[in-house]
Amino acid sequence: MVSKEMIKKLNDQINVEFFSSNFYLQASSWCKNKALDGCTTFFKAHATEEMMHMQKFFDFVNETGNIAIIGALDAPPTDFKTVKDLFKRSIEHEKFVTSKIQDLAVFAMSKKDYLTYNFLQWFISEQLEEENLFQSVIDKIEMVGDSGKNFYLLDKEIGRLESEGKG
Ligand code: OFO
Repeated sequence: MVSKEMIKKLNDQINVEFFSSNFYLQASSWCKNKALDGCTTFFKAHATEEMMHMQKFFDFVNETGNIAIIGALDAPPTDFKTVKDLFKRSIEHEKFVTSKIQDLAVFAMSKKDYLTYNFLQWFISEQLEEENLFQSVIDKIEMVGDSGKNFYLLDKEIGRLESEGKG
């Protein structure tokens, strides 16, 4: 049986994943407004992926016989200095999410809650993938810059990351 304390933490994570989705959806609008079509595609697809993360937590809480609670959501940021700033804030957010997932796993293990611990394994791998994805974009931006003709080409490449299944 999953404890009420664990359910409360899982419900908090539902909220975090929802915020992640809103953060990236909002970011996609900022990109669209700057005519960065590739980044728009990237962030919009990533917002959908975060909704899928939220659903996984939501369904798991339900499957344990508890009620999933979404709660009040903070508004995501609406403005960014540059594209590089946007990707840096994104990876900072992902690192925050990784720390939340790790805290959940540590708590589950401390309570000998192997069901939840097992459920969290997928997210532990997923966070590594996501941090690597954002870091790879930041590395490329550092090579070519985040404006002008070079970035025009990189923007197209960033947009393709999703269709190639790397997003
Ligand atoms: Fe970006 O992995 Fe969920 O939040």
